[in-house]
Amino acid sequence: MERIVLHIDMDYFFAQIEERENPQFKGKPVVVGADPKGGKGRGVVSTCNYTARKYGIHSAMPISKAYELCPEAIFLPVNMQLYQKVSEKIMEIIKKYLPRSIPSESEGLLRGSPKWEITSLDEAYLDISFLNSYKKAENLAEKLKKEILEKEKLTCTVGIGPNKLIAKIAAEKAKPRSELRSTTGAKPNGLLIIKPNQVKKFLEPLDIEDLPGIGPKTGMRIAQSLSLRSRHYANAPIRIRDLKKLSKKELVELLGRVGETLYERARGIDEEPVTSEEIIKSIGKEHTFEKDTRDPEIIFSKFDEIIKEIGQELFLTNLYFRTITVICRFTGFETHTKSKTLEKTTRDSEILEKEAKKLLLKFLLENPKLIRLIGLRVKIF
Ligand code: TTP
Ligand code: MG
Ligand code: MG
Repeated sequence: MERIVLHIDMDYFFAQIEERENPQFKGKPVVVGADPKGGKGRGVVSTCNYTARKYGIHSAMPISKAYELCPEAIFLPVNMQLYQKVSEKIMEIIKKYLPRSIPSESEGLLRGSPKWEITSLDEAYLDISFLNSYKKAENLAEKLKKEILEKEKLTCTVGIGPNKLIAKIAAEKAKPRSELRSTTGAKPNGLLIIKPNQVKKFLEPLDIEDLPGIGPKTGMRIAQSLSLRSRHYANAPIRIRDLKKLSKKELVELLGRVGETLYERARGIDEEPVTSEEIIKSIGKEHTFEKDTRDPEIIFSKFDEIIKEIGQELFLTNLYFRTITVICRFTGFETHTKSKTLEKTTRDSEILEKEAKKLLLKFLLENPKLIRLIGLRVKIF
């Protein structure tokens, strides 16, 4: 059955909310994240508005680097409570665009069932196959964007395609900051629709790193493998059409199982369903130490605090968890995560404490480097 999938992602989300709350920031570079402390701050950038991106600032960059690039920017702390509230309001609006129940196919009216999936505070997928037409999908997207702008005074970008992969890349390319925005046929208001017969033409000229799953490392290995065949690839950026020159077998030999997925993605194939009737979110906290450290007392007392805070939030919100993830960033910004999925969901804070500490201990045993940041995240239900 042919699907129609919509992906929606808010533009420079945290920073756009800050602009909305403080109209005097308009037109100025705004960076949301850790305190730069005059260039000595140790956290990272959460996000920044597009004016700040022109200076080269981006998410996850050390805040000290951001300060170096643009000391005159407006630096703001992360006001997560506010962003979460706004996120909930936006998700409420999005949810309304799915019919509550759809007659089954045998009843002959519509196909598919209403499905949507929230994938972060500022993005979601909607399976809108029930509309049965890309024209109707476009109308829905226009209405949705308009309602969010009117009610929340925030802009977003929407991508529509035959699966999640294409919808996501389409949204990425339709972003106001995207260089390709005008060449892909995206509408100036941030909407790009890729119909099944346009997928090939859309994907082939894109950079391989536009495919989810290809970061700089994988990209490099693919580039090396191609340059062994022809000098043509030596210095040129590698496009998805180049990636298609590698057979499935070659990709698997090069990259393992990911190779198989990439072979399909390069061809626009993605069977991942839009899932989750239940909305899976996560609660997470992290802490950057003032100085990189290996002192177990400092590390574990901070970690205890984090565990307690998350335990309390679970208790207050009546939520259950099943997957626990510990994040550890070492000197030099090398970041690793370790996760544990429990047999069943629980809200037992003792289990949280025991499992989280086990994971952190593993980090300490495996890696002798100084620790810069620790964090803990639980997936909640
Ligand atoms: P994104 O949607 O990735 O980015 P964005 O909304 O800021 O900008 P864009 O227009 O490119 O979509 O992330 C959503 C929010 O999540 C972002 O506003 C801040 C937060 N975030 C972090 O805190 N750290 C990160 O590394 C990233 C990528 C996002
Ligand atoms: Mg966004
Ligand atoms: Mg996002």
